[in-house]
Amino acid sequence: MSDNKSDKEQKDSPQAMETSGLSRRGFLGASAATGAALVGATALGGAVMSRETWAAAVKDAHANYTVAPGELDAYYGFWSGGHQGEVRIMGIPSMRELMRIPVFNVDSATGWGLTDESKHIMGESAKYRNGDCHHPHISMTDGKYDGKYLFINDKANSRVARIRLDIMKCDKMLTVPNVQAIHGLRLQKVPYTKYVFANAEFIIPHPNDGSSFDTQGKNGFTMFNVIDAEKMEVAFQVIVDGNLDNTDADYTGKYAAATCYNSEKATDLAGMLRNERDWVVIFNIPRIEAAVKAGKFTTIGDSKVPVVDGRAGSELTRYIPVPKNPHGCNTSSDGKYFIANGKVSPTVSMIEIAKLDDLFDGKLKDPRDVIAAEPELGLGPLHTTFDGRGNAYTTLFIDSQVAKWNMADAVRAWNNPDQNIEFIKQKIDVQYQPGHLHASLCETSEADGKWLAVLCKFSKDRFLPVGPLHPENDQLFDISGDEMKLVHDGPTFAEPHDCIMVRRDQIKTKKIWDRNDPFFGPTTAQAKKDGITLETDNKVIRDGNKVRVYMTSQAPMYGITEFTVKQGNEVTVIVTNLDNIEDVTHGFCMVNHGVSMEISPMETSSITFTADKPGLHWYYCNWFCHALHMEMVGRMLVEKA
Ligand code: K7E
Ligand code: CUA
Ligand code: CA
Repeated sequence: MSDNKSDKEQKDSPQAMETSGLSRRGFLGASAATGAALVGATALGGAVMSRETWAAAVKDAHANYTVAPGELDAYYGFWSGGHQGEVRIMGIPSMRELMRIPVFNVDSATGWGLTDESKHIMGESAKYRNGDCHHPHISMTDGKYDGKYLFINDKANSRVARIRLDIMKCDKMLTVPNVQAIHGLRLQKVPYTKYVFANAEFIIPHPNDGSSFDTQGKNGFTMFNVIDAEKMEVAFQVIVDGNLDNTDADYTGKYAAATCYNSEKATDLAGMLRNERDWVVIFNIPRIEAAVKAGKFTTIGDSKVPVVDGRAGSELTRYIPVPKNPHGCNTSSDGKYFIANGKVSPTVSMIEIAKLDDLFDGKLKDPRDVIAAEPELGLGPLHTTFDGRGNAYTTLFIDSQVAKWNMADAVRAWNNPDQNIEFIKQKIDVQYQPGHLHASLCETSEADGKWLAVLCKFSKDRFLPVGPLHPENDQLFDISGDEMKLVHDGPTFAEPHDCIMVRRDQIKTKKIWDRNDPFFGPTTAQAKKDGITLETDNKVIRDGNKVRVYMTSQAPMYGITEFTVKQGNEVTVIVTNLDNIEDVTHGFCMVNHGVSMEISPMETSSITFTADKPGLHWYYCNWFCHALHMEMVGRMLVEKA
């Protein structure tokens, strides 16, 4: 992986001229001696567009893309929060951050990870305080966003979570059994999102109980996980050869594909780079369903999940060799191709989905016969997106660029190598080292080619310095014309691997909670057992060592302003917010107890803690709700045991 173009070639390339001499040399592409020297000389290396020139160009662009104060954005963006563990809601094109949805993290403001409701949803895994989410994806019907759910993976603790988009809260969380590190995640597009496809990345021994640490042999494997999207249970698991990186599904509902960078089953870097080609695994979903239905499966350990064997030779899968350590896996929005992004190879591999039936039926003998083209795009291709007009856009990590290329031209060029057909339409510099990129609606049949978000892993010198830890840099491009135009860049905190954009009319949110919402269903059920009507009662229930304090809230008052418990009591405070008014959220914070939560209009929230300190303890409302918000307080009196 080296950028071995000479400086002359760099300056004379059409791309370099298009961008007025801004260096296209990435600072990580420094294996060339010149590259290393330039990195030492300036942050950017090479000829640098002055900050003033750059700022003038951006100012010009901004005039056309500003969302004025009070105006609403045209698209919602959902951004992964990476190892920060949350999902962020953005407005596009303003790139304003509208809200955060805590998922795999603990959130001080809303009480996610602290409240009884959130712990109930997180289940056993609530004990983990960290997460690492990468791939947010919205459920679909007939290949179009239906606005119902957003799903996201947690690589750190092998989980998949679901967010309800009517309330923008996580409502289900699943730990996938028998695997380590859920990474790639995509959804069935057609006929609807019945399944969530989730790749487990790392190869582990089975059983993984310390009896063997061998990952090379037959009992060392990882699995492709198919999750029932409605029940949020694993429907079945498929054993594969090698490991699994990213995945996507087709527009027929029949096939899913996944990239593998470790066909070597190696445990070290050199080993993982040994083969010139790794592969894409194609999963035949109807065949796998039929095998499970026919009882042709096993189970692992205590898990009841059906496990089928999809290793080489199986009728359930096909392995298509592609170069080398491929990363992103993207279905073109016209439904024609699975595209595997070469990463260590400068190419992407276009797999023709229409030929997969023949491959599975044995009519094609060589799995490489389904490769429609393998265009060379530049150094370090990671992910590809689509504008619905036949063009694809691929991030080039090492080149710090995005390549816009035409898919039909790439296929023609591949089939007519003598004709010198130009399929690359434009290359543009991005700052710096891009990972994912995403064009508006590109994962659906409605890809509209308006906006392109490019998520850069490094910001280096783009913003005021903030210490050794830098933010990432998200850049937004207008791609509606012939050329990509940068219209915005902005810092983001660790680390939006991936994002999606959806038209604002495709999302319908509630402004006030429904009193029957299942989000706080278990709390409502306990109240019923206690003979409590949540909307009216302010009452303390004593149940042995447990004390349940039911109170209402209405700005600027709690329904109970003083209650008494005994030292050592397990106290649950249940607050129901009777303010039936948009945006009047209350909080509940018990001082010196690590207790804090949100109660939005007509919501019930509860939190449980031990009253271990005798004495008087104030509680207060920590969401500003009223002119007399400071006065919205109460006291817990803890008597000595
Ligand atoms: Cu960072 Cu999709 Cu996890 Cu690529 S993944 S960059
Ligand atoms: Cu209620 Cu602040
Ligand atoms: Ca490899």
